Amino acid sequence: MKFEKTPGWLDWYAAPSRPRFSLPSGSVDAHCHVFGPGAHFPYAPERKYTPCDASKAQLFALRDHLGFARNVIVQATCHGADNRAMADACFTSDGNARGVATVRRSVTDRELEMLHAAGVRGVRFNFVKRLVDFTPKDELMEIAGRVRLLGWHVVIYFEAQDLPELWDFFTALPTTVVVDHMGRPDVRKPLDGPEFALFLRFMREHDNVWSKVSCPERLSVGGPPALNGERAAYRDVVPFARRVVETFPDRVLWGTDWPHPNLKEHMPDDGLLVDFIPHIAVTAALQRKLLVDNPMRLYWPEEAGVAREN
Ligand code: 0GY
Repeated sequence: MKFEKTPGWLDWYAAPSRPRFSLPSGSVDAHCHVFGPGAHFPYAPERKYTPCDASKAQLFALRDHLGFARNVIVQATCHGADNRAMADACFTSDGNARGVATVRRSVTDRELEMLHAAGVRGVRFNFVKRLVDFTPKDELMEIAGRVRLLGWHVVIYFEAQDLPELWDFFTALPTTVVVDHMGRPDVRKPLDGPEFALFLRFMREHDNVWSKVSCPERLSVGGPPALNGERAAYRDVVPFARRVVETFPDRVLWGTDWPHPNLKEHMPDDGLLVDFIPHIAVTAALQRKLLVDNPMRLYWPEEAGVAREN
């Protein structure tokens, strides 16, 4: 099947630079996607955008180029609840990729077991209105209860202004809960202002809540790298991410977000994104937790030598 990209769609950066920051051995890119290819894994009829293809082979080549050892592949909304592209990538990764799926209430226990066998360890609940249609909270809570029995966690994606309304639902979830991109703070607002304080309170009062300190390119209002100077991009996001890393060093993850869906103005150089890491995790100990210890504990607990947390 042939798919036409959404008008204005930016393709991923074809020739990323090699990072100057040398990733610790065993680092995990804990937030990335595969798109199709549409000819093999058609995009979902209910999708809100049609991306360019971004295959598992291209993802694994990027992993090697940047110096990562492993990936966590998060189901993208353009594939709806059809997890085949993501599950295939995990299943064929030689154990080097885990996945986060999207499922509906109708998913069978057998399907969940097959996803587990492929490498899936979580489900994603998306509350970003431009990306998904509404799903009733009782359906999501039922799914959370079922996947908890498999030792999976729940990934939540929402925007900062929606946290008050979603608070009761999020704090009732019975699993480890991983927030995408720090709950998308508005970095024009003060670091110590009420909006980000609520997010920090969410993490402080609930020790099952983790955060990805990812997507500076999505959160930054400082403009593309060329305006900020070579390799000094996205600095307006640094104080927010650094605060989360230093306050909750054992509950943070980092990912490239390749192939960067829905960016309208510029497509980041993934090598430059890796060079952002030492600005938000400023010691070798923090870098190791962020990139190795934490993702291993959540996605490869059998290798990290720890008991499941759910
Ligand atoms: C991200 C962010 C976005 C998209 C998706 O699944 C998706 O379509 O997550 C976005 O548009 O903000 O994490 O990839």
